[in-house]
Amino acid sequence: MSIAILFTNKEAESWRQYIQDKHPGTRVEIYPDISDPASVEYVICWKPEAGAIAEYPNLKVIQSAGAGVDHIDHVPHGVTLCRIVDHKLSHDMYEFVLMVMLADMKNMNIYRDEQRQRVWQPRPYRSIDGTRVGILGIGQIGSYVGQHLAQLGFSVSGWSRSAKMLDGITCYHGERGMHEMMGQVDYLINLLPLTDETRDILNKKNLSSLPRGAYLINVGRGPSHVDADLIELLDSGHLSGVFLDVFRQEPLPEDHPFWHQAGLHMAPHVASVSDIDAVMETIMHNYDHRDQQSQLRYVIDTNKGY
Ligand code: NDP
Ligand code: OXD
Repeated sequence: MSIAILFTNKEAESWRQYIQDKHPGTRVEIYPDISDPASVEYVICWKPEAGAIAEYPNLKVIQSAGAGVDHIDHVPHGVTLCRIVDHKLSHDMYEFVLMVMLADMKNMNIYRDEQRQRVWQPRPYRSIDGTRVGILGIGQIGSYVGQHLAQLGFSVSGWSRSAKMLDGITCYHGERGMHEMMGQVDYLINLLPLTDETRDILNKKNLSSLPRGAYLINVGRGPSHVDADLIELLDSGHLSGVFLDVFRQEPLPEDHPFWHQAGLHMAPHVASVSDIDAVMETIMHNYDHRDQQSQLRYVIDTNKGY
């Protein structure tokens, strides 16, 4: 039996070595150098090349190396798709969005620019107490982020597909619930998975429900925001700022208008990255149970798409 690692834009050799050390008797190889595709029963993927997954006729489990599975475009019939759920992944996301919000609340993005121009211009700032945060997607990561922000003193609300009750978070669901929540937040954080329903959800019509001057943070997936609408809402002042960690096309093309857009800050999809040490137990568990569907962890419901 063997394991294949199918990574694009992600370093694979350290994962290969780590798994090989844990399973000396199993062949662990990196795509495209797979010596015997018929022996592969388990693949670990991050943005696999189109069609690559179809090369393994005896595949049993596709393991996403991250929380999202939208980067996997093909799940052969009878194969189970699993993802990562991990405390460190949630905690790192919490640290990241907190950093983004505090930088805006305390005007650090402006002061950084003004320092270069030798401008001394004190400005009013926001405090955590009284700042309202809305989170689209209060699953494993969104609920963790929301509850930790609430513990700091932020006023937190969250939106999901199904109705929920979570300590510290005022919960909304359904289309009307989304607009109701958006109408009363200063910071909107997107932590939705990418599905047919969440594609383009951060569009002009929906974001117009936010109060004027709200700030948008997208750390979910790029195709959830409509590029031209974000530019228009920033230019009109409806959004006071936008932070993007994810993009419709990654890496962001060099000629994309976002690079020079006033009020927009960005990072190269690094808000929270699966840590090998933290996720290896789940990966090896799922490899060891590839023949026992009911024992697999964090299985994707292919009807829901997440
Ligand atoms: P979960 O599946 O645990 O949570 C998803 C949440 O989104 C759930 O609350 C779900 O509702 C809600 N949701 C899904 N579809 C809809 C919909 N149509 N309408 C309303 N709510 C919806 O995912 P995770 O929290 O583990 O991860 C979320 C996403 O974060 C990942 O899919 C990935 O895209 C992104 N991510 C980004 C990272 C980065 O570095 N930028 C790192 C890690 C993750 P319900 O609870 O009712 O099912
Ligand atoms: C993930 C990510 O889905 O890093 O885990 O985007």
